[in-house]
Amino acid sequence: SAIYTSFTNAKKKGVKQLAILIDPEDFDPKNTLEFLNKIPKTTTHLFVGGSTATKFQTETIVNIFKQFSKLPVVLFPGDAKQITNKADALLFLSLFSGDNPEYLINQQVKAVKSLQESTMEVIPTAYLLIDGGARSAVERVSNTKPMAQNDIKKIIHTALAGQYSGKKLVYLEAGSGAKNRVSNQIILSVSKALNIPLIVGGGIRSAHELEEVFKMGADIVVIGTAFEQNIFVS
Ligand code: 1GP
Repeated sequence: SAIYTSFTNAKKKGVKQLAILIDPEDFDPKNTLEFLNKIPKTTTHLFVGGSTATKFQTETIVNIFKQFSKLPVVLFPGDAKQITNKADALLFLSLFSGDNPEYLINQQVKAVKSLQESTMEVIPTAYLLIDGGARSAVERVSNTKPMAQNDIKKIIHTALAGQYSGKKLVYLEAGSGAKNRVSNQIILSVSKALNIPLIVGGGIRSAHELEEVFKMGADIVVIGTAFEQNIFVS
């Protein structure tokens, strides 16, 4: 459980962690070294996954980053078919914000066969989709509604339902490329309520926002689009 232990140790010490997300569907392996050079030196993890990537695309990208970087590679799959044992760990996501059984339990059952064949670390994660101001890929693919940003009480209760269900992480997701990231008030109140690590992602595009999200209580921040599209403001 090396990766999860690194999450909890960092949380205990108040050390913030930054994961850079690579969507295997959009990433050209030719750009690997250039990409590794431009992401912040403070990056602690590489997350690999996307809403509609194939297993072949995912495995190709995981192998390339394992070869060229020492950073741990964590799968963040949109579908059970993406699971490859070439990564260091897997966020085993359940979409707690929605009521689609496919993403609450059926995909998880479908994932078991590949997990039985591997020794990869599995990290149970309650995944909450929050309204990011535009229809996200997660909303489209999962066919669930995001939680309204002003429904703070329900968001806190859903995150705590994750913790009480034994999830080891809570992930607040505004959707890749979100217009509005998860609000300060949500991050502050959810992080206060939880005692497991909190991940926040979706729509974070600048060093200033990154700092603010950390300050509000996120333990791990995930940034994808801003580095993928070279629009991160440092
Ligand atoms: C998406 O939370 C991640 O699943 C990251 O979002 O691409 O907007 O950075 P961005």
